[in-house]
Formats: sequence, structure tokens, C-alpha cells
Amino acid sequence: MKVLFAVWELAPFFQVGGLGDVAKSLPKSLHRLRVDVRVILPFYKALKLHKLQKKEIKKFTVIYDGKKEEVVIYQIHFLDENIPVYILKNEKWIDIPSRDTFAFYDLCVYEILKNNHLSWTPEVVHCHDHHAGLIPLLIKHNNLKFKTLLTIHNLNHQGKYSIDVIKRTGLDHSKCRVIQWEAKKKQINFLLEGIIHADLVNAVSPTYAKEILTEEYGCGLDEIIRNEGQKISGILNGIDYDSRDPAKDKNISFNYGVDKAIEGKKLNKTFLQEKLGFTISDEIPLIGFIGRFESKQKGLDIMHKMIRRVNLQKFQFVILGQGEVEWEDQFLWLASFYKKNVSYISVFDKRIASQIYAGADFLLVPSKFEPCGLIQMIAMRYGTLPIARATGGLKNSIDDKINGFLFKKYSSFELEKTMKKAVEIWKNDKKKINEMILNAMKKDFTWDKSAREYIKLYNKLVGNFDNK
Ligand code: NHF
Repeated sequence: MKVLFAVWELAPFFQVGGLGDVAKSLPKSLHRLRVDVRVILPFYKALKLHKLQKKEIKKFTVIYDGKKEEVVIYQIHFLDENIPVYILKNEKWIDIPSRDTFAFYDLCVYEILKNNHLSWTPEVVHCHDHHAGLIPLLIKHNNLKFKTLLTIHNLNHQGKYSIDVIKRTGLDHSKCRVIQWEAKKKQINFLLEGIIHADLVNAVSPTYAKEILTEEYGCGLDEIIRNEGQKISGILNGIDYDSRDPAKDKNISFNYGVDKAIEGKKLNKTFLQEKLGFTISDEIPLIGFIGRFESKQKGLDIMHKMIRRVNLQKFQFVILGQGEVEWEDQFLWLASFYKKNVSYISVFDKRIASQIYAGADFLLVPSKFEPCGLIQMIAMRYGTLPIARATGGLKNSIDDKINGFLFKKYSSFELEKTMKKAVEIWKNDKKKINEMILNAMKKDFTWDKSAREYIKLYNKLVGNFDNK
């Protein structure tokens, strides 16, 4: 089975969110399951190759905006696996991302497939999010034989651009199913085109795959997605067990596995309390939050309200995240008033993130919606119990009162009630909490499980592949 992954983030080279982690880990697992998977992404200036050698394998030209553009394909390899990664270089349209970058990138991928520039022909082109949304359209309308799978990582980011962008690709835009209201706005929606033209579509969790069919979660596309319903499914992401391992993580002060979890977490908690300038005590629950500051999604408003309302003497909160400036200011302000009980760290730092995963008692994930969410799985691997809203992948990965805590209604009161309940159990029933910690750590979030599900989808597209 040959699969080309078209994606715009790839950890550790270039990453904005969870997509970069998925693009790094899923190919590795597929590769281990004998899929010949290769990754193709734009070579932005921001892409950091560090010491990795790149090899030029081809130069070709595409016509964009009526002009010939030269594109260079370089090849690199993942450090630890022999997976080819192709990066596409063009100074004008790719170096610095603009509203044309994804159209240009998608056109390049299409040209590469059409002309076999890689001297390797995939059977499935696996497109991720709106950035690769035009690829299925280009393939279908030009009658290429490749099958396409589109993975929706976040429906809220749709990639809406002026219709001129489409014209610049040379594609006759009457061929795009630009929906009436879109045509009026003379706009193209990349994700929508991907959903309509891909042979199969999946969301990054089974619950999210159902949620996006509803008005509440459909981000304006629910009606169209319902029409395409028969080709939509959900596969829960995994996490990278090699790099997310409390027994090996170099960023934490005390390593521990399941056998030393309770003791190890205690030591890491003391370390974190000291580092944050909090009172060192095991009587006060230490509660973390790690995430992008994106108010539409991450539940910052209900978390902020809840923290302002509770008696802060009884809790310690550590919040790590950056993004929307107003929310950064709000939490900065809160932390500056309650230094002993609230700490806000606005610069994302992997080391501190690990120290929170290892040292906190609980992790808040109050998202309004969460396609999959990786932080709750990482936290669980480190024995930190998530307190999360029952939505998307949070609902699929957390079992209420078994390995975490879930609440349904999006409200600061529900969050507060659930958090207080969790803390009450934590204070009065250590046996139960310790059991939950072990349950969380033992839960299987390996990528192999998800990779097998992806192989089933590829099989649906191109027939049976034996990966045994
Ligand atoms: O886990 C990777 C990530 C998801 O919920 C996350 C999100 C973006 O919003 O699939 O993509």
C-alpha cells in the first residue's frame, strides 16, 4: 500500500498545533505496519531542518497566475525512520505563507502526481485539513486515478479565500461546487471543496465525526456534511509513546512508570510548586491547563470565570498557553494578583509542559469543542487526571470517574462543580484516586491502534492490503 500524506505541519520541523504531532506520529506507525507512506509539505522559511541534510530530487514548473513558476522538490528523512519527506520550495508563493500558499501547494502536489515527479506512485493521497483541501478537487476534475482521503482535524479552520485564488491555479471555477452563498461572496472554501471531492472523509474522533453533522458543531457546513454523511467516519488520534513517557522524559525532575507513579508524581509536584513559587503542600490540589489560547474552542471564558469565583486559597492553578492577546492579558492579570495560587506562563515551553503533565494532580480541558485533543491523553499517560468537557475526542478518550472527570454543559458552574467533586475525592478517597491514576496511565493511546483504523479506510478505497 502506497500513501502520500499531504500536510502543512510536521513536528519537529514546523508546528502550530496538534496537526504537527499527528503528521509526525501517524506515518511512523503506518510505516511499521508496512505501509509505504511518504509525506509532502511546503518548505516555508519557518521550517527548521536543523542539521538534517536535504537532497534536491527534482525541479519542475507550474503555471500559477498565468506565469511559469519553478518549484524544487527536496527530500529529507525522518531522523528515526526511513520515511521520505518531500518539501516543496518556491520563493514567491511558499517561502512566506500568504493567502495563495495553499492553492499553490495543492496545485504543485497535483502536478507532481500527474507527472510522476517523485518516480513513485501512491494509491491514496491522504489530505489533511483545509490546507490540502483543493487536492481532491484537482484530482477529480482532471480525471486522475488516485483515491483521496481527507482528514478533518478542526472544522473551525476552513481556509476561505477569494475566488481569484482559484483562478490563479488555472482551474475553471465553474467546476468547483462553490455553494450559492459562497459564490455571492466570490469566495472559495478549501475545506468544503475537500469534503465534497474526497472519496472518503474522516474526523479525528468518532464523537467529533457525529458532532459535525449538527448545527451546533458544524461551523456552517453541517448541512453539506450531512449530505456527504455516508463517506464520513471518525478515528481517534494517538500519542507518541516514545517521546511522551514519564519514565524517560528528560524534562521532568523525577522519572516514574506505573509502578512508582504515586511517589513519582508527588516528587514532581513538589518540584513544580517550588518552581512556580507556590506553597509546597500535598494538601492543596495543583491543577493545570495547557493549550492554545483560542477562545472559540478552548473554554478560556468558563475557566477564567471559574477561577475568579472559587476560593483561591484552596487551589493552585498553573496555566500554560499563548494566542489571543486579550486572553493572555486576562490571565496575566489574574496571576499577578494571586501569585501564590495562580501562575500563568505565556511562552510555550516543552519543558514546563512536561513538568505540568508530571507534577499536576489534574488537568483542565474545558473545551467548547475538541476534535480529538492530545493533551488529555498525554496527561493521562503521566497519571494526571483530566477534568474535561464531554465533547469530541475528550468523550472518546476519558471514562468518567474511571480515569478522569467529564462534564456535559458548557458552563463555568458545571466546570466548577466537576472540579470540586474531583478534588473532594482526591482529598477524601486516596485509594480511589490512586486507582484512577493507574487506570489513566494504563489506557492504550498508542498510534498503532489508530493506524490500523486508517489502513481499513485505505483498504476501502483501493482494496485489500495485507499488513501482517
Ligand atoms: O487533536 C490533531 C488536533 C486535534 O483537537 C485537536 C485540534 C486540532 O483541534 O488532530 O487538531
